[in-house]
Amino acid sequence: MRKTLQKLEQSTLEALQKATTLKELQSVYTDYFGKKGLLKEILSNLKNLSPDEKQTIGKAANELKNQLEGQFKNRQNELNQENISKSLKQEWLDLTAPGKTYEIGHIHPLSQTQEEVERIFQQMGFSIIDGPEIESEYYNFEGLNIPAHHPARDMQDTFFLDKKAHHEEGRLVLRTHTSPNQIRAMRKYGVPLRIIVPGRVFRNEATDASHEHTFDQVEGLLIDRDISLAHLKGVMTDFLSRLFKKEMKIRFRPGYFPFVEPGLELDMSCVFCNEKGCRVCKKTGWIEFMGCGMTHPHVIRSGGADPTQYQGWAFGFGLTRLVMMRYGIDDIRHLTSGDVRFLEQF
Ligand code: FA5
Repeated sequence: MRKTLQKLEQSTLEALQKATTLKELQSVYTDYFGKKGLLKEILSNLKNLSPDEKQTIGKAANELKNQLEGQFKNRQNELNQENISKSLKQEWLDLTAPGKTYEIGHIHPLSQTQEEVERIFQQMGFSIIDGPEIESEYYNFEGLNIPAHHPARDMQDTFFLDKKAHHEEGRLVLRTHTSPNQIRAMRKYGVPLRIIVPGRVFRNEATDASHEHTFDQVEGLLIDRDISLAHLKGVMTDFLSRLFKKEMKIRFRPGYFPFVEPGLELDMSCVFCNEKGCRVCKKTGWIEFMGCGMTHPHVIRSGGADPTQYQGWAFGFGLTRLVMMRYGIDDIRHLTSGDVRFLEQF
């Protein structure tokens, strides 16, 4: 009987160690400790022993029972612990790990440059104003000294709308330049005046690498007493030097625009070769930048001011072309293509 007890101890301990899950442990319990388990069976056999044996063997059997039940509890605790650390490992969360990065958009190169242009002119005391993209023929042409049938209208092929404008201002047009805001601003704010007007303009043009039907311009207008081209030279030299972060030079050439007299083209020194001559400036050292000139008395009158008291100058440059030059973009159509691969470079 003692031998049986020893065997039982050994096999129970082995079975407990072999059980690697709580489920397996439960079946060990049933096999050894349960109602029909081996331990019960051996204990029930005690009744067949002599009273002496009953006492000694019975005591040993009970001790073994308690000891094995203790071992069972230990193994149960062990497996419970293992289970907890296993699930902790599975559910582990690294709070210091970097989060998921989501692609966020960024400012379009055209808007980036527009913001810089606005900031520089604002620092020089210019106000930034806005105007309608659908204009009347009057503001786009007549008010600016470009009457109907004037050859200058051919310079800006126009999209006309079917509707007429209010107050005998002719047909409605998609503005071909930002210049109508010279008159609008003078009428709205009076003179003296210092403004720039960035905005989108439209021309009925076939597109190519340097021409779009929709592009952006920046208009400038300064009206005051005793204003000369020297002021324009100073403002533009300062503006371009701040924009390109280097000392820039400018030069004037004669140009024709009906709303300025004299009319001029402004060239800037080539930013790429410092006037030595390169591919961008076509070996001239100068880059054509904008149209400008002294505001025509007709325009000052259209704006409701007296040209004998006030004079000033206006300019208009292509913001889209400026962006192309700044970033070395070889085709204007990239800027409105919406191609993210292109935009991600800026
Ligand atoms: C004008 O539009 C005048 N309103 C500028 C002006 C204002 C002159 C005030 C005098 C006083 P022009 O047509 O040259 O001028 O256009 C001005 C600039 O717009 C050009 O120098 C060029 O940079 C840009 N531009 C003209 N046509 C296109 C086009 N199809 N695509 C992209 N940029 C263009």
